Amino acid sequence: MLSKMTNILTVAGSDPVAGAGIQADLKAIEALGMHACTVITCITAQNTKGVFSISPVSPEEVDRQLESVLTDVSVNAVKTGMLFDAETVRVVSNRIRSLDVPVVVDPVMRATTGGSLHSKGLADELRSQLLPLATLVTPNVHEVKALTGVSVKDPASVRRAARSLTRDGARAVLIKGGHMRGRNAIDYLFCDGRMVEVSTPRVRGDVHGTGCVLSSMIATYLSTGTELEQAVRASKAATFKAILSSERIGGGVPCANPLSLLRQEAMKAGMLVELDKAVAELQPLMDSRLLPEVGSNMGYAVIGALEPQDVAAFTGRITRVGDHAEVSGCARFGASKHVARIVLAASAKDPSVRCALNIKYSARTVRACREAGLIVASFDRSHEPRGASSMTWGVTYAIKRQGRVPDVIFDRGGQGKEPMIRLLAGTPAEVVEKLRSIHVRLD
Ligand code: PXL
Repeated sequence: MLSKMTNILTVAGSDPVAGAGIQADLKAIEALGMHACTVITCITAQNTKGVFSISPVSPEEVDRQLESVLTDVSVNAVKTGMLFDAETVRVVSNRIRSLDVPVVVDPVMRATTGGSLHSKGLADELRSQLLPLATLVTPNVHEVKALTGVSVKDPASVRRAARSLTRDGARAVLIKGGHMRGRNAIDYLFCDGRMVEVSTPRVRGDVHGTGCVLSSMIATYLSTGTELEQAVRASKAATFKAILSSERIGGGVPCANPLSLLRQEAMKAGMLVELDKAVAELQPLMDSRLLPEVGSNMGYAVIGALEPQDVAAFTGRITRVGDHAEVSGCARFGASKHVARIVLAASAKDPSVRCALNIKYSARTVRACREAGLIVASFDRSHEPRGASSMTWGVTYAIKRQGRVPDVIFDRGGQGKEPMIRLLAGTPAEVVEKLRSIHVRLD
């Protein structure tokens, strides 16, 4: 029996390299498991280096596309992207006014590559016609300036701009800070008179299509009744994964890759198998010199991991049983917060580092690490600030001191804390390789 589909309508422009625009919307919505209906407002001729021309679809034809979708399909949310001109804004507003579904307005005005994507009069029409229908409007700092005249640079100006947009009728505002400075990419969400920050680590350089992916994902979450703040947080985290998986489709800016979310879901089962295989290989190596009193665990994170749920580990630990090491439990995502924090702190600095294993500390083993050519860093628990998560703080501190993510991070312990060495690498197999290179030097 076929089930009823959840449908998200995107009204946006075409990008022929399919990194941004309606093609990115389609991929983002489908990556979250929903169906996308795609009403095209204009055909752009562009690539990853620039925008060369724009042919608007006539407002009559946009209207006919909308009519054909809306008279047939039950739409659960709407996202608007590049509308290009005032007349198209009017046509789109008139069609969605009678729909009682969430509407996410991405007020697209400029491509990542720098080209203009709107004609004169768009900003005024967006404000007067479309914002009153918007559940959420998602401008970046350039679009905020074009819509409100406010140059956002600090929390006070962010508030001022958001107030201006809610006065136009938008129920909520998400001001995207991707173009602002700072270690994290912070977006500011205004909703019900409250401002909250939604943050992910900053990725260096521009990525084509991120705004399209984010707004499409928010509309998709809202389509099933997810509360707004939760929808924004989940979409921002998913967009971060799409950015980390971005691809060099052409010679210019890389393109966000929302379908990587599906690939990652498909990869998860294989990652558990990789962990099982690695632990079988390291069991004979984990003798009394390498197995800590508290036992070992191995953590393995998906690409773009942000929370312990994104990291697989063993539900039990690798411990000593008689004269050999044994793993209890099985590999599962979210199994260990402790080892997850090590991996998450490392991959936040270098996304290619996704696996960690803790082993017993001894000065002899640290020397063996150095003899094996591994890069070794350390932290001292006595410097740990109060209230910090030890692993997040310690690993981040050691990385900062080293200037890069090392192969090995150790500490000499503290009150009630066993000293420990952590091995870091891209995959479980690479961690085993490093362990082997240490093990042979202990004899
Ligand atoms: O990301 C904004 C955007 C929207 N729509 C189209 C685009 C772009 C950015 O390049 O090309 C068609």
